[in-house]
Amino acid sequence: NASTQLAKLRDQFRPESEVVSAQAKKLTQAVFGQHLTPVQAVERICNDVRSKGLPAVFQYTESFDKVKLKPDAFRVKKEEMAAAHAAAAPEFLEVVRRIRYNIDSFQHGLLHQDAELRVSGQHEVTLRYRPLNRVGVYCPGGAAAYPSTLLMTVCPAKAAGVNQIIVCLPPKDTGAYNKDMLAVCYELEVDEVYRVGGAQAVAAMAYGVDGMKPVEMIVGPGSQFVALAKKHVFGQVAIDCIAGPSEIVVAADDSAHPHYVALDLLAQAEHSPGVPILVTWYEPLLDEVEAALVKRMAKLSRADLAKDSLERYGAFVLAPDKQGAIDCVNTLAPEHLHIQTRDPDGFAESVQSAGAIFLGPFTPVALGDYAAGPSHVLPTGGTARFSSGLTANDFRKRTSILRFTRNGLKDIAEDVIYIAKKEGLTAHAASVEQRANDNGPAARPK
Ligand code: HSO
Ligand code: ZN
Repeated sequence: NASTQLAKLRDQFRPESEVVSAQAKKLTQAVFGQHLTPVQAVERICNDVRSKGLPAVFQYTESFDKVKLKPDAFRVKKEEMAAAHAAAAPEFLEVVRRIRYNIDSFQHGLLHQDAELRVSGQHEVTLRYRPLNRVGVYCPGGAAAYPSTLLMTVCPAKAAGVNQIIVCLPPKDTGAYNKDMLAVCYELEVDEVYRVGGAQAVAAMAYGVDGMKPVEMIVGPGSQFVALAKKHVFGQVAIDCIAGPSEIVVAADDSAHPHYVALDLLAQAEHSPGVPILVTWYEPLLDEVEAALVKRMAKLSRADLAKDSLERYGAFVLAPDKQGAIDCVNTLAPEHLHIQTRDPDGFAESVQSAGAIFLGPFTPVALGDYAAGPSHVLPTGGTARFSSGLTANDFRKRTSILRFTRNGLKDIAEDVIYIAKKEGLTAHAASVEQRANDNGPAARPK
């Protein structure tokens, strides 16, 4: 049936799935000389980095990235970043600044404020938020080396007030040797940049190695190895999410422009890979969009990647009616949902799960990918059912601060003593009882 089929489609993009594992298998065979599942390979890498430190990082950098790093090239020098920044096209830096302004406004606006809650006259609870001290950002360096990902991760962390932000970029000309990436790191005042990628980068940030102190949280997208490594070190550090391929579901009716729809599908399909899905209850749209896809694809610089995504992971879903389309969207729980119908607000109202929702014909997902404000680090693979996109709040932790007056303690004492005794925890009970029975000064007896 349709809903099980859709759930299957959704789940194949989790990092543990067979679909994602195909290339990883070849790679692990080459590096380890034996068959290891991606999960086993990542465990081995993380454990090696933890026990052997920097030499293990260099060893895996050599086998995976084919780069023999000299120890003094591990951390990118400040002068190199400054030079990249000085050499960057001024209009590039201006675009970065304008985008940053939008991201910052959004992120500052959503920050949780400290709150004082008076539960009763005698008992207060304060919620206090403090930023993490040190955060690590991973940015991939292959076909997905994007300055926008630096913006969408570093800016929310800055808005939260994180003290130190470090960035790992693979040692490639798309990564830590890429002048644009270094220029953006400098512009955003990233504290430290390292030439390291893959699972070894995640492990190094989590456990720390010679020359790199450990972080408290790791964010940013990456390959299957990166995703699994983040899962592996979770608990040692916090993570944002386990990122899979970019997804778009376009929900459209007879009012949608077939070329708009096709271009929105292609935009996420040109990620390698992307998952482009069209859901409609207006049957003629399927052929119209199909024709538009063929026409528009021919002119794209990454036509081959887009075609591959469409063929392997794309889907056209014909729903019986609008409600059927809504059900389908809720099952998929897509990263991006673009609603191109007559009443996008009404449709959106019924959607329970989506990382980000784009309303109407003039709100293509690409605006969110680059400049609207919310981070483009969003839940994929159906995880929007239980999680949300990255925000500045994720880089903060909350402490509750409590205070009772003597009378407040007396008011609540009986209940606490009762339940503590029920649990057999008589010291808990006594710590309350003693105070409840004291009427003299609370200070130390003379
Ligand atoms: N759509 C991607 C983000 C991105 N798009 C970066 C362009 N550059 C994942 O949400
Ligand atoms: Zn995108």
